[in-house]
Amino acid sequence: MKQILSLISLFLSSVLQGQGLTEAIRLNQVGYYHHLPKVAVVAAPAQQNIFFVLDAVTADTVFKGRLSDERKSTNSSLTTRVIDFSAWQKEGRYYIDVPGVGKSYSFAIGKEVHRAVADALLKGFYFQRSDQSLDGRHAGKWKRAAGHPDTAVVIHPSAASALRPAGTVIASPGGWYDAGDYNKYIVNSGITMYTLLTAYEDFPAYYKKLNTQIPESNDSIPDLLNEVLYNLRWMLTMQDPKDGGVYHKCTNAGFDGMVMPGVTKAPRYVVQKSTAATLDFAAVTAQAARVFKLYNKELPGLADSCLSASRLAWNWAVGNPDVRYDQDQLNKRFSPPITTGAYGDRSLRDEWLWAAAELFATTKQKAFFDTIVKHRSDPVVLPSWAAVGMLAYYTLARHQLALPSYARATVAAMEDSIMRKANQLADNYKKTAFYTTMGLSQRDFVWGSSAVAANAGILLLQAYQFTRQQKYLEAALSNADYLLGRNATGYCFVTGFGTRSPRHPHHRPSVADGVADPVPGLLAGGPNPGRQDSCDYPFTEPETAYTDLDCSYASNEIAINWNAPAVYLLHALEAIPASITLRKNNSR
Ligand code: 9MR
Ligand code: 9MR
Repeated sequence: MKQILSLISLFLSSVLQGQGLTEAIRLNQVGYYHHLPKVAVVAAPAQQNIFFVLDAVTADTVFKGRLSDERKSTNSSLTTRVIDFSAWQKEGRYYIDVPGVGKSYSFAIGKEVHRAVADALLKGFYFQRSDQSLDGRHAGKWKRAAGHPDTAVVIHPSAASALRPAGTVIASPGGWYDAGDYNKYIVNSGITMYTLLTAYEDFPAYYKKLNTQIPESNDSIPDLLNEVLYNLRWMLTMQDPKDGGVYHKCTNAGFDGMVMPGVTKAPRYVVQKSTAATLDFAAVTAQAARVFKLYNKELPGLADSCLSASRLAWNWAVGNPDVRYDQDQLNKRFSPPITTGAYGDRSLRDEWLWAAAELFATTKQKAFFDTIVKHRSDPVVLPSWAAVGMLAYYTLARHQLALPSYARATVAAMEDSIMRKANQLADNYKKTAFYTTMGLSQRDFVWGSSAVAANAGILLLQAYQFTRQQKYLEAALSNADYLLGRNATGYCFVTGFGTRSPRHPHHRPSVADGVADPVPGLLAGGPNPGRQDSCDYPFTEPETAYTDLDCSYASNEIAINWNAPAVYLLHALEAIPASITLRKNNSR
């Protein structure tokens, strides 16, 4: 009955809105929490200074307010006016009308407004599983056969060692496909796994209850951790057990065509061991050891294996401190040439810091602390696959009470760095054209800009968890609003959500599966004025350089390291009211 009613209301609202619908009103197309700020933006000249909020079912005006003064965007030629309807707190479905501009898409106000999209973003990882078939029960109309089995992967000449000469065959099954392509990269798995494991470390009670309808949902391990396990088991196969070094990636020599996974049978290789991959692996396995220790009964021995693997990797890195992955150089020396994603980081200081931090938080051994002190560097930048230093800050700050007392002062200073960065964002975003921290710097609009927004959200939520000050939560929410539609493109960047979301992501299964709708719960890369794909872009300024074409890997691909921070951000917004209650209860 409830469903029928909401269908009727959706139908009514589309009829009522049929007249004068505009894309110029940019808002969180999914919804707003009744008790938190509600802001939309109008990105077209308005004749009057007024706006109305209307009930989507009855078309009654429930609220009216004044538009802000005009704001000039610093990231495009757009000017905007802000629509603040925070004072309207009643749950329901609404739309906004700006006289002379038009009516917005309809949206929800209520509790748990981000629950479904957050769950779908996590489910997105299930859809990226490489060696499993996705059945109708869990994948719906996106069911598909298993992809690359990776049970016979060839040691590429760049990866040869005495005991595993070139041409040796190993098994490296499982793990998520990285993105729209079908390869598996350790460096990018690193930050992705950290982000999901950290979501669990920050909100365990929330994730213990969460069911995302994956094949493992009925076992006694939280779904989030089951998903992480699927990739962890693959990562463990990427370590050479003889010396501890970790292969940089498991890959085809060149990208597959736009076909379903497993259709092409091109040989798969593990290529060169690298210090970045090995340190990222050491970090993830040290963190996994900490988290899975709590599930020793269900997963006997796993935590210990992870910690041994981590130490072995660390020791390899100590003996090989600066082995870069440089694909051009590699291709001059070895064949076949490898032309898939490089993830070739040139600065490893941050990888050292992060791996040391995870190993220190897990083992409390002084030697790791010494590395932390040596590699700590300010100013810290938002995390990305190539810049993982901040992850060390988060981990040490989170676990500071459990660390040896000699670490306290250093960690307190690291927490201060997080707070400084959070303050820069929280103190300035309300002045921007789209009322979001995204775009405070024009450099936010890079390949995968959506992850910049989500990672800024995580940073702000770390600050919130230290201070419990609402301003950080609200600033984080501003970036959720950005991702879900309050931005210069007018898109909600998560497939399958909102009124206008990507229909043609650069995602091979979505292109090749014959299903009109793209695989849901995937976050598009977002505006990237670099436009390295040379596709047609309707707009080219930093915050508008986005195109919903499947050729556009530079703005419209999807990737695990972009989905993960969006999972964290949106689930955290859902979990935080719950965790506050929980802490109060616990302290009684
Ligand atoms: O599909 C590939 C995508 O995953 C990468 O991010 C991108 C950049 O490395 O490359 C894509 O593959 C394209 C290749 O680089 C050039 N030929 C067309 C391929 C598919 O669009
Ligand atoms: O996310 C990566 C981005 O930072 C780089 O600029 C870009 C070009 O090297 O590669 C991106 O990563 C792609 C990877 O190389 C291959 N799989 C798809 C990834 C997302 O586009």
